[in-house]
Amino acid sequence: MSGIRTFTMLKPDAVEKGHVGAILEQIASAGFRIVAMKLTQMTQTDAETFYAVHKERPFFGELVEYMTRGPIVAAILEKENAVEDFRTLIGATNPEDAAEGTIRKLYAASIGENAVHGSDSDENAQIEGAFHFAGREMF
Ligand code: DAT
Ligand code: MG
Repeated sequence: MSGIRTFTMLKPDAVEKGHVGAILEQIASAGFRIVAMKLTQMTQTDAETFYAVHKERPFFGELVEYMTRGPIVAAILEKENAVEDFRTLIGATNPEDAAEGTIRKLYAASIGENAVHGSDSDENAQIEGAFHFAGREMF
């Protein structure tokens, strides 16, 4: 059975360009409830740890630089079938491949700067949410 929570980050490019309000509106309209949310900035160590699965990839250095260059909005979201439905809402990793109307199609500049993160499994949603939030910050 699929879980009811996922984790997201509105990435530095989305915050820089002033897209936070519009993206949160789209997330709320899709039926997600906010369980936890904050504006924060990842340190180098945070980004290297969060994206450790990609550390051998050629884009890892750029990814860490991008994710640490300014504030992000981190959030835990709740809805039935949360992980899969949120991945559908954000669209493909590369905005060129993302479906019309998805958050990445609307707001992402490139595969490297793609506006938003969504967990890829229930297990990672739990790990990633706990990486950013203490229990008392979840409602
Ligand atoms: P997703 O964020 O859709 O889960 P991923 O987990 O494969 O995608 O990669 C994590 C992030 O790394 C992605 O959002 C942007 C960056 N990235 C992935 N593939 C890339 C590539 N080929 N070139 C540059 N950045 C890339
Ligand atoms: Mg991923």
